[in-house]
Amino acid sequence: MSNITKAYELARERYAALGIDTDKVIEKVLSTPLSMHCWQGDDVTGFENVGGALSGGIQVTGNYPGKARNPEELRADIDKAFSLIPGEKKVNIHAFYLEADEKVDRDAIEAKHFDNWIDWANKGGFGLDFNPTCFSHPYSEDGYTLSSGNETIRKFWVEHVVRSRQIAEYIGKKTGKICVNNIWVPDGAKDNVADRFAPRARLAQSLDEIFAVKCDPAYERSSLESKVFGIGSEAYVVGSHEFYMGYAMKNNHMLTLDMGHYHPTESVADKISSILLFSDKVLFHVSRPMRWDSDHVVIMNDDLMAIANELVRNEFLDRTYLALDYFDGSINRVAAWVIGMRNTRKALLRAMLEPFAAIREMEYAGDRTGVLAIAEESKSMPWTAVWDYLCEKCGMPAGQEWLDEVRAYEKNVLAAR
Ligand code: RNT
Ligand code: ZN
Repeated sequence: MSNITKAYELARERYAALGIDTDKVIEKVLSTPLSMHCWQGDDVTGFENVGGALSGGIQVTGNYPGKARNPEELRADIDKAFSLIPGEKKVNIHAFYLEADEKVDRDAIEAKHFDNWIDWANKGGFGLDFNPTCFSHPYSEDGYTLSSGNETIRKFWVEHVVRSRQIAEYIGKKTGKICVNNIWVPDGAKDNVADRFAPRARLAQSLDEIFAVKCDPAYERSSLESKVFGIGSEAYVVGSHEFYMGYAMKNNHMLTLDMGHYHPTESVADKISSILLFSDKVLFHVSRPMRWDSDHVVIMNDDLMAIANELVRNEFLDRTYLALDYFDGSINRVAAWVIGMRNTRKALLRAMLEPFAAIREMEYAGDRTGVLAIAEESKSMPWTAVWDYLCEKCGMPAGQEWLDEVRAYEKNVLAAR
């Protein structure tokens, strides 16, 4: 018996004493899909090959060698990362990761431009998610897309987002797995604007036009992502939380909660139980804010644990899409994926191993001392032994040995780029 198995058997006993079936938990946590963002692999560049720079209030810093330069390299890097990330996965792509022989502008993208992604996903047995790309384009340069006062520009982006929804629907059909289409626009201004109302009214109008086109909800689900500020949109963000909260609730749409898109002391975890009271689903962008940046590599911090706890305690996982969203060009990009994805699954595992039913009973009985005491004790229960065993069961490195594999890949593959 391996040491990992021995440690697991002991851990299993301790959890069983609390009424928790670790074998069942392992099964459950492995079957929870996590959507990995392809854009960590190429610093949010895309494959339009028109030399456009990243824009829209998001920024990648760092020039660590070996970034993916084409779809083949990006998919190979994702394959490598996936081999080190246990559990059910999806890949999240953006419209500008299209593959076409000639230049295709954003208002002309078609489903066929994503066939290579679909074939690859079907071979790997995982689903795909999608995003319209409303940044890094001449028509997003003055800071407004779907909320633009220029009708040519506004219509251009409406067309792009409609096509994105239709492509997502096609992807859903072809993969047999629902394709979530996340709509985020960078619209806003660096300094104070006189009229904060008109752009919001136009954004609402654009969304009305976009959703007037019907897609089959069995294959496509769109979601709306707000933001508090970005680089170059410090003073005004058209798509604020209140804007999308209002729009989504009134019109029955899904909201995206990006962990980096709120005020620093705001608890994103605390929003879930309100939103899911009024909406059937929610999409998460698992991320980590740091000062001005909303997109640091996800670590296992309190914010992540709080979200995992909320989702698990309330049995909300079935109503939640979990997608990662960050980009760091200063470290090995495959490692960046592996770290964030493993951490997210670890957080879910730890949450599933909490004796929540017992804690809740104490709360209902007015025993607040017990609630605090048991929730704290559960943090030092041997959940890591369960994690190690889960990895071994999946034939993947349990501990830091995954890094050796990434280093070897860097030496043999990335360094040659
Ligand atoms: C930007 C949003 C958005 C992007 C990706 C690339 O602030 O978080 O989700 O990060 O679409
Ligand atoms: Zn996001």
